[in-house]
Amino acid sequence: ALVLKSTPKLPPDAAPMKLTGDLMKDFMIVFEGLTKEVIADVNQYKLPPRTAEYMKRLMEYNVPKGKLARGLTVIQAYKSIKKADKISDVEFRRAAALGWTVEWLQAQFLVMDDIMDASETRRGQPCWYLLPDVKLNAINDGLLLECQIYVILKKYFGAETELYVQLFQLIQETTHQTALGQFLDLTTSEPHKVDFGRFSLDVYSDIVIYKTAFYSFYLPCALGMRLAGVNDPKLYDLAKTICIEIGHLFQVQDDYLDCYGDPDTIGKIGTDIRDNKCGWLINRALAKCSVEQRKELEKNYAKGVDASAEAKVKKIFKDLDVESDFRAHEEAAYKKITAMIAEVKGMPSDIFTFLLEKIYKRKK
Ligand code: DMA
Ligand code: MG
Ligand code: MG
Ligand code: MG
Repeated sequence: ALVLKSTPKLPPDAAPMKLTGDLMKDFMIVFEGLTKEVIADVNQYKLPPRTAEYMKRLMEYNVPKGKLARGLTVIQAYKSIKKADKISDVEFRRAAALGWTVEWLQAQFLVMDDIMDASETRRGQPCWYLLPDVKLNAINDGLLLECQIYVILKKYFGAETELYVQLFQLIQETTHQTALGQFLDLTTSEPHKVDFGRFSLDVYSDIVIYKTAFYSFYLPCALGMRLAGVNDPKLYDLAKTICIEIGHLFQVQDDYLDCYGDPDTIGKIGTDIRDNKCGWLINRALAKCSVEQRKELEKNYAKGVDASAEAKVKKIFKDLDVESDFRAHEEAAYKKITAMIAEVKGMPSDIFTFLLEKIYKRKK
């Protein structure tokens, strides 16, 4: 059998709530409940009241403001494995709580990523570390967000030892992979030391698979599968292979949008050129530019907030028409992944189709 049967339960002191049947609304209702539960956990320590107030603000500012794709994917994956359009309220609350742990993890990584990338805005608001009363306390706030993941996990799944250990290990391992990806990303782009000899599409693939694909695509799928009781390691390998391809495409799109996206739509101002990133566009440009253009890129890449240098790099991207290369890449990747999905055996494949369709030609 694909899945094991057991009767799912909520923790006895789970926050009371009334669900509406609307996926988005209900997912947010679960978030409200989880923030209350995290605060209740903090309150056991009898710290000054401003502690709980700050934690509430930290969570509300950083956790629920994105597209919530990763969190909702956990619910989708669970439903897909169960072959169920409708699930009980208890099942929904468990899947949603687990989904929110991925959003919490994402919040932690974004708070820290924005410091390291010297970003200005995120999800249409100033980056958390730029708030006057936050600054580099944001580093500890990132750690707090990470700890809150495990408060939620223990509360909802701590009583089911086998499942708890599996979920715990998945999140822990994925956090490690993501931090390693961030390490590669950061150390391939030392500030003001332009060395295109270090860039290549192979180096790029390592960076994006580790920093993005595991936590954004494989983790939510695998959590949904675990929650649904899937035990066959081959199916996790299969999901990983496909999720890595989807995650790779997703980060290529992120790099494209960093340069060509509308900041009002994507909610952030691009920083890849000024930050010396080994991104997809510069790698494409380096593969096809002339000697003169390469010199011009070397002179103007990674010049911090110098807008005219950034504009010169973008002009060369334009002259080389890397935009067309991006569109061709997106088409080819879409076709390749569609073919992989068609080969899926042993589990429903609609979760992968759902993910691919959600990101294909995305504008944000
Ligand atoms: C994103 O890389 C990776 C993580 C782990 C947050 P990025 O810096 O390209 O993301 P963004 O463009 O959202 O700042
Ligand atoms: Mg960034
Ligand atoms: Mg980054
Ligand atoms: Mg980016």
